[in-house]
Amino acid sequence: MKRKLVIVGDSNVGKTSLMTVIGEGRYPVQVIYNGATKTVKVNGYRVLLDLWDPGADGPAPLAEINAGFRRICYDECAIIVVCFSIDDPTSFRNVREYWQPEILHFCAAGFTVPILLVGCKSDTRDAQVAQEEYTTNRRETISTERGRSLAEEIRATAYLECSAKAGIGVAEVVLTAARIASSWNPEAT
Ligand SMILES: Nc1nc2c(ncn2[C@@H]2O[C@H](COP(=O)(O)OP(=O)(O)O)[C@@H](O)[C@H]2O)c(=O)[nH]1
Ligand SMILES: [Mg+2]
Repeated sequence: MKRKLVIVGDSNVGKTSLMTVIGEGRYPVQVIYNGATKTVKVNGYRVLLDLWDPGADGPAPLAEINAGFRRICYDECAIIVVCFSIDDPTSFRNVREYWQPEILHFCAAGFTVPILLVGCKSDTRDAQVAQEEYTTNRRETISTERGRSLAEEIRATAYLECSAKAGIGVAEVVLTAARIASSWNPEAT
């Protein structure tokens, strides 16, 4: 079965990097992402994930420029991967303030399409801890607990963390996305 996956979230949170690691197995990435597919086995069935990375992200003013394109991208998707970066509190806040409202507004089946919330750049949390041993200069990172509670709040099906850079947690993102997408039928809405 073929299932469309759309990835959204603020600019610079690591969406294109994650999609490229998933689709092409390499990091870092080109600036322009050309789209790819990824086949995953779920319960013995092959699920072909069609990866859509609308890019040129939000929030305003960049988001508005590309909003028309994203509206098309949401069409018939079986899963929306909403991303923030663990080292970027603004991107975390914008999941609730920008991306969830956009999905409900733009995506025809927005109330029912499953969401996978992903905290990207999980490696930055360890880097932060390491750095704090040498400096009092503290930058806020988002804890796993806060990620989980945001996922609950926006009714995401699951919350995962990963690092495209370190290659940690990426396989689980793909598997979970495929599992969730395979059990959701876009034609049924
Ligand atoms: N530390 C770290 N940096 C990352 C990771 N993924 C992406 N980046 C960096 O974050 C920046 C934005 O990445 P990109 O994939 O273009 O983000 P996008 O705008 O959301 O598509 C780039 O400089 C990447 O090298 C990650 O897992 N860890
Ligand atoms: Mg991008």
